[in-house]
Amino acid sequence: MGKTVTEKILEAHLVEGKMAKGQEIGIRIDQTLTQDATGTMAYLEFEAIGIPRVQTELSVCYVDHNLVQSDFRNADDHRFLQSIARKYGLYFSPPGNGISHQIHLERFGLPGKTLLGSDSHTPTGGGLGMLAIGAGGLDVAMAMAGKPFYLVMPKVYGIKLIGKLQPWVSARDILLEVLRRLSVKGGVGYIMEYFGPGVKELTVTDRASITNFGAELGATTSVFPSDENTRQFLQSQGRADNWVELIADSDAVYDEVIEIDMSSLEPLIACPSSPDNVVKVSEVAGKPVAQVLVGSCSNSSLRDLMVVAKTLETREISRDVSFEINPGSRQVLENMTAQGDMLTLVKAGARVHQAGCLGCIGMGQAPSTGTISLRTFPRNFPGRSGTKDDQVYLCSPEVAVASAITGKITDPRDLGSYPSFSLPKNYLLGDQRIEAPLAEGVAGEIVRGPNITPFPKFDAIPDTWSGKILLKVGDNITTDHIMPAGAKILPLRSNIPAISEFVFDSVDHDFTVRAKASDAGMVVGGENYGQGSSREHAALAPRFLGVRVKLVKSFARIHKANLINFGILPLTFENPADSDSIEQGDDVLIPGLRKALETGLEIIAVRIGDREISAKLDISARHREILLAGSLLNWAK
Ligand code: MIC
Ligand code: SF4
Repeated sequence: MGKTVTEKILEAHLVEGKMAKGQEIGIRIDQTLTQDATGTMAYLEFEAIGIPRVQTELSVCYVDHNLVQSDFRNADDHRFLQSIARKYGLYFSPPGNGISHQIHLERFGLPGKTLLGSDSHTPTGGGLGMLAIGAGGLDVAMAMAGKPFYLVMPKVYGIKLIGKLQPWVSARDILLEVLRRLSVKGGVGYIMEYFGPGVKELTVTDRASITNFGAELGATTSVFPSDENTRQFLQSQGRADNWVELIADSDAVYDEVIEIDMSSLEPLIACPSSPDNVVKVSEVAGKPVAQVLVGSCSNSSLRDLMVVAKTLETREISRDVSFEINPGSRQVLENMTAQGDMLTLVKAGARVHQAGCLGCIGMGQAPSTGTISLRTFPRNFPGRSGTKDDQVYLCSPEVAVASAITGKITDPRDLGSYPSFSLPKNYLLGDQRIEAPLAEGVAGEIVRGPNITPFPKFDAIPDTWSGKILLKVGDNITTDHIMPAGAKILPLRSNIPAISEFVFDSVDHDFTVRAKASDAGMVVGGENYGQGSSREHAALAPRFLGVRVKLVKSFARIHKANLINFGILPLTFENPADSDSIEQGDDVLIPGLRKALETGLEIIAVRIGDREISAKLDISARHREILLAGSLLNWAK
């Protein structure tokens, strides 16, 4: 039987287990990336593991999230990360260089290799034909220490592309269509693999937009084949030698298949406040917009900014709109400037910012009260923009620029003919600020600011656990709900006692007070609990507050792994209807918990008030050992 691209890469990297669907496997990780918001913690964990130098083929430490330096804390973290990279043999990409995923695609990604990143949008690398997976910082620290990455052998979801995109319709619309059909949990347990005759119509940066945004499906990752377009992209980046061909066998078998006829797609848009709330732009056209942001790791490549600039050559931005550009990388900035396209943006009225994440994670750019913000970003979870009750829509650069011109949501096809442009054969490379790893023994001391606090110590799981239900929430709770980001909270990422004061802050302001008062707590949730970001702080900070059990209808992949890494029991309802009778404040008892973990019990009896319900514990034998030890770090030691 033929093999998919996914199976070929997994097979070449398999170090533990068998490639049987649903079973845990361990794979070798060739490359890692971290960004600053998750990276500080990941390197504290790497230090705790005690390995003198990274063991991967290549590891890169990026600074792209916490760019606003409203006091010493973010600046201190940047210096810490630079000193860590120098000491442990990593590449370092400083603030202003751009977003990790965009730079990694341009400068480091390699077809056929594995990449593990402490950011959920690491799958961007799938655009190059690599298996690029997002994970918690501790998993990335283990990979940097040369340990395998463990995952449940995923199923492969084949997405067959046929036809060709029409003018003003772009790669982003393809994934909006997939999200419309499959929802934010449609990819859980799958790797999404693109194939079919339509693949050759898409450039590598188009493909990367798709694999990036594919994180919103809850998928393990997404991947494209490596073909002639991949070779051309690598050549334009001065890396022709890095190309290898990697395509699925003609008789490869996918577990599920959907077909997308790109010729029939129209411009689409995700309405507030979920990436799968997708409609045709024409259905919401005419609504006034106050802010339009083009940027983020989904849509800030040279192609994306060029289409905006070319559209603006003969037009200007509405006076009612704040139109902002967040370039993906220094390389994008450099090429836009050299081509003269930057001047077009500036003259048309754009506010051009440094390359980085910025408003995508609430580092500034919050929209004004009661107004609509259109963004080419991957996420529009409620309040993530920094404004409570925000109305954020997600769309392509084409829809963004058309709407910025008219001041209302606009189908770009109304603008008339599509601007013609072509991408450079050879890009200006823009990587002069990337620091290469130093030789072993050369680096100086690690620079640690006062905001970097020691990693908390966690105890082993008790024989019998008792506590209180601290909170009950509904479906699709994101890690932004659990551990919010934004300019005020992000600087606390390396200070667990301080950041834990904000757990569930936007859902229930009194959560932390209750958690501290009860000392041992459980959270009850619905479907797809913990979707979104990879931030391990959404497990680490609740654990610091005494949360030891989560009982939900289903989990998102990365969050479940993070819970186990920090010793929180991830239980699911055997009978989801049991959730109805559970109330916040109920007392909980799980007798014989250690024994249940030791003996491999898969159904756990949980006493809630005067009732007993059954909960499933669907984890591997290795996970059980980690939970018994109290955390992955305890276990590793
Ligand atoms: C995000 O887009 O939500 C983030 C911010 O990039 C996160 C990482 C983080 O919380 O630091 C992610 O996607 O994993
Ligand atoms: Fe940065 Fe936004 Fe991409 Fe997350 S989704 S890495 S915040 S640009």
